[in-house]
Amino acid sequence: MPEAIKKHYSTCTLCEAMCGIEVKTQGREILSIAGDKANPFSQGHVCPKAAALKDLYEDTDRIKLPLKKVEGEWREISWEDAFDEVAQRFVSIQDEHGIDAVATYLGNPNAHNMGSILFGPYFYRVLKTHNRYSATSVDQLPHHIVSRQLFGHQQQIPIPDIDHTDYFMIIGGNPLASNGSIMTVPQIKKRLKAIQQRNGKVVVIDPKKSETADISCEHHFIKPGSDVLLLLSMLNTLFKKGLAAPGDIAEIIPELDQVKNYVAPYTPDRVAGHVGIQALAIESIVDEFSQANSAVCYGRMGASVQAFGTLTQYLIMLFNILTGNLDRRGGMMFTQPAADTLPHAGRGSLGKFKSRVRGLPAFAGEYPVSCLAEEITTEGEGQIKAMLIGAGNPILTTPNGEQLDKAFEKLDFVVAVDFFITETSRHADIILPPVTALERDHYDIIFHNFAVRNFAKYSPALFEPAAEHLTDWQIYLSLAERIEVLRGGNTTQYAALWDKQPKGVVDDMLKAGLYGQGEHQLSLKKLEANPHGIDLGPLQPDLPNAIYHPDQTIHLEFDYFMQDLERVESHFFSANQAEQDTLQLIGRRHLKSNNSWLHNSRRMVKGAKRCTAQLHPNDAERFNVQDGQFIKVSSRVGQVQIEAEVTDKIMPGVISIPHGWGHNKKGAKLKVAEQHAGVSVNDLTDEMVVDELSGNAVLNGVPVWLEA
Ligand SMILES: Nc1nc2c(c(=O)[nH]1)N[C@H]1C(S)=C(S)[C@@H](COP(=O)(O)OP(=O)(O)OC[C@H]3O[C@@H](n4cnc5c(=O)[nH]c(N)nc54)[C@H](O)[C@@H]3O)O[C@H]1N2
Ligand SMILES: Nc1nc2c(c(=O)[nH]1)N[C@H]1C(S)=C(S)[C@@H](COP(=O)(O)OP(=O)(O)OC[C@H]3O[C@@H](n4cnc5c(=O)[nH]c(N)nc54)[C@H](O)[C@@H]3O)O[C@H]1N2
Ligand code: SF4
Ligand SMILES: [Mo]
Repeated sequence: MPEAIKKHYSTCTLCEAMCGIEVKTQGREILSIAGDKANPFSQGHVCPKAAALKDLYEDTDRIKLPLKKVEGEWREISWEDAFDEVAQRFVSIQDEHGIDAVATYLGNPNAHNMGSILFGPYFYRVLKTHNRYSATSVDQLPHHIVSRQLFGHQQQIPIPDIDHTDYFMIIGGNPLASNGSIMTVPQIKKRLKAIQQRNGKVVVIDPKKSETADISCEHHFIKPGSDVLLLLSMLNTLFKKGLAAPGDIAEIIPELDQVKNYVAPYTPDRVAGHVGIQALAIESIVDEFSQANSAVCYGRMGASVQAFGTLTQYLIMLFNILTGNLDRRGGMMFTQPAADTLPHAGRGSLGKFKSRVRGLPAFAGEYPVSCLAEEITTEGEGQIKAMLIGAGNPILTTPNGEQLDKAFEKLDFVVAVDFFITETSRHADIILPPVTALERDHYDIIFHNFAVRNFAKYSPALFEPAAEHLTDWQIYLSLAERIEVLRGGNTTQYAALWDKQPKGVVDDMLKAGLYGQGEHQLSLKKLEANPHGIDLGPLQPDLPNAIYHPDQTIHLEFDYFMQDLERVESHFFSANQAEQDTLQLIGRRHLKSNNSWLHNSRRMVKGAKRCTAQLHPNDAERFNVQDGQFIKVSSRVGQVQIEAEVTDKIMPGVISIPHGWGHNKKGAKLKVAEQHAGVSVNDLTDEMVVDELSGNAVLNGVPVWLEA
């Protein structure tokens, strides 16, 4: 008799939108994946990527058991042998070269993985290394620093109250492709349209007329990396026109009246030429923003991962504060999550350590990944000799990937926790493959915290795990326990952890959380009984309660942030700015990509070629380039050959290349991806140019040369 068909109400973990999905299975086969209409949060929405969860599960290139490289060949080994060897090698390398000789890099999918988030730290703690890196420093690091400074906690990041706002200003985000970031928002298109239906306005500031710009009311091209000037002039205008109206919040921001002095030099007239937006247009944005019943200014990737990303995010927050839109319905609001991680997470220490070679600041115990290669190749005490890469592909995703690729060859021992042999994990000596997303229990530890409605949902694994297949948390806990044993440490806690599992921790958090008592009585059991998830209502004003500083005030930390104005002055206004014949490189995302790793699904990569260099017709003419022609793009660090796509959606002077491609490295084993290889834009991005306040990478606004 064929096995019965079962329906599961699960969650897609591929991006931040947390869409509910209905998955039909028969035995261990996934039959279909569709949107879960009864999910109160996502209401049936899914994007084409949800189907890739099935492809991922079925992918014949996927590794299911540990692999060890022996004389250049991969051999399957047992989990026991793999764990023993990894633990022994890490410990002996640390004994010989010091604790920091073993480094870790954590990639983006960890943020979508309950087990890695809750149990990964046991491994990092026992490893004790300071050499920790992650995708944070090619992404949202500025947001964490701004929240740490202003509100006292790196994760206390307010998000746009999109469902109630009357004016949504998006700077450097393209949620129609990304489905939103640091704003967990399924059905973004519908919600942006709803703003316009209630006579509100959506305004996009972007060097590309993006998919989001296409459905907005107003779009302004901006020169890459000049957002800081736009924000300074918006604040300047606010004061000049007497429009600053922070309201009651001023009482808990002691230094707020001083902002005026810092922004005084930045009149719209002075910045307009550098920004590429006319002074009158800047003033009219400020007028309309101030007059709206509620408004929110939101900046994401394009605004964060550039030379002044941290200062830009800070000024965005100041603009929301000074227009009275922080902690207001329809403005930037804090969330009230059911399982609140903040009390359990570090608040984030800034600049306590500096990186060994270049002296870049550490934040929250991590160094910026832009300095990883030099920490591997520069000899001396603290040099990295071995690495563990968990759910990351830094060779394609971090600046000057080619240099990192070469640096990895110098390592004595590399471990990858990944289910593919990728451009990065091909360097591994041992690969430890976890199961894929739908095969593990899931509660979104991070993205519930950024959700546009308070909401809670738990998704158990689709199948009972087979004994020989492990999840990320089992891998990390196994390694931690073995290292502890080798170090003669205390292992008594482990039995309880194996027993409790990450879901047990979530249960504790739910019960101790805001909705654990009273009306909701939230617990894991209650969520299991409500498989579509439970809506907990719209975001609520939360100040001063949301502040983690003991004095319950918002700290503006001018000494830290505003010192960067000196760099702004010399960068934009110094006399010796030679006109260069370069284009400014920026990135982009496509709805059917996910950073570097959905390109092995045929249905995700089919269709028109995606890894192209988009440029404006004027630039095509200037450089004598035809649409579809191969061009050579070079930067200080490297060059790529890529097909040109001529389009007036791009601002003149700008060139856009998506990241995550370049699947033609010898040794990587991804059959479909290789056929659609493309090139890696991060062979052009420069590891030596960082946002100096934070050390965050500069992936947008990279000067490049073009040849036909
Ligand atoms: N030029 C440029 N570069 C960029 C960006 C850009 O906009 N422009 N964006 C940056 C951003 S925002 C980010 S977040 C980074 C991402 O950079 P990374 O995190 O380094 O890269 P990913 O492509 O997300 O790699 C994910 C890897 O994890 C594996 N994986 C997937 N799911 C799991 C899992 O559940 N467990 C384990 N163990 N492994 C898993 C996949 O097989 C893949 O190899 O890229 C950054 N790089
Ligand atoms: N389909 C899909 N979804 C994803 C991902 C994916 O790879 N594919 N990745 C996920 C991840 S890890 C993240 S972090 C999020 C990111 O999500 P978003 O922050 O929405 O990022 P992008 O879609 O890259 O949009 C960035 C926009 O910034 C613009 N831009 C570039 N430089 C500048 C600049 O200097 N100033 C301004 N104002 N704009 C600029 C670009 O043209 C682009 O339109 O997406 C997530 N969702
Ligand atoms: S929008 Fe994001 S969470 Fe929703 S189906 Fe697409 S990838 Fe999955
Ligand atoms: Mo990201």
